[in-house]
Amino acid sequence: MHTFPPISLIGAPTDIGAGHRGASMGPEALRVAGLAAALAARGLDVVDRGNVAGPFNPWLPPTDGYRHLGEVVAWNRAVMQAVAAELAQERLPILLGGDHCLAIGSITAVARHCREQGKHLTVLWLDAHADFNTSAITPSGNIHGMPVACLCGFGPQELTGLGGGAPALSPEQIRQIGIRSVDAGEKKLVRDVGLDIYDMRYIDEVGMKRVMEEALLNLGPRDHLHVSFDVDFLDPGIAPGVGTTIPGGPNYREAQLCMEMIADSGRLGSLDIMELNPALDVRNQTAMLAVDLVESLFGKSTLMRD
Ligand code: 6HN
Ligand code: MN
Ligand code: MN
Ligand code: MN
Repeated sequence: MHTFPPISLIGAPTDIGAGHRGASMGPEALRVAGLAAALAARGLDVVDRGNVAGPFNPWLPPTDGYRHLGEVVAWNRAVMQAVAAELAQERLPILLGGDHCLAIGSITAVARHCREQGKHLTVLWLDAHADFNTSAITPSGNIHGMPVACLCGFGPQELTGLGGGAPALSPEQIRQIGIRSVDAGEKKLVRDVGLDIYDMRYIDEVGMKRVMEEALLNLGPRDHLHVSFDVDFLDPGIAPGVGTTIPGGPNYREAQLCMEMIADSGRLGSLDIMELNPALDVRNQTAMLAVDLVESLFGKSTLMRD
């Protein structure tokens, strides 16, 4: 069993980058589902920092290929600062989304922290979607479909340069798991940049165990693992509370194994829990499932293993 640093929960209650309203209620639903108490019950030191603030969602059509770019930038600045403040105290930040555009702020802060500390950052992106659209190819203008591209330098300068310098990531640092919905232009772009994608077909063919062994290969003590968990990664049959359900995701045991193997790596350094949409959920079941999976991510396991 690995030990974990003290944990800080940071809520970002907005759906500013999404195509459906409601992810703004995600942080509260995760709190109601008992996230802090579940982690504390594992003996972890957990502090809830409350929510960061940002502009209201004006719910406008896209301008120049983006919806709400100014508001998305404002929210991401706030998230970046809040995450950076926790990392600076050697705490493990958990961002409670909020839609997935906020991973730009979160991962920009993590990347800067890793550079300063001489650590190597690897991002595990658990999602049904590749989130690698740009303003030229997006079918929607919704920036939650663009965060991975922005983090790699493909996007508006306000987001690609959020940390004040070069893009936060290079594509080799990212491993995407669970992917099963990629738009036509996006497909070409992820191939061109050589993104490491473990899609659902590959998971079907070789199984989640081998996928995670490959995704977690060669992580050493200088590695910082950031997990960006889009709840739509999960099969909609067990996780209906998201805006963009795509059939054919990991089932309960596959998702648990994925989380358990990340825990076993001992390298988890930061986490996003994104896209939970309580307006579409049924009796908070998706929030409760997310809490259950996050317990596994922090080392809870069945039988005699923990
Ligand atoms: N997410 N690829 C679609 C788009 O509009 O760009 C869906 C994106 C979903 C993003 O779930 O984080
Ligand atoms: Mn650190
Ligand atoms: Mn998604
Ligand atoms: Mn996503």
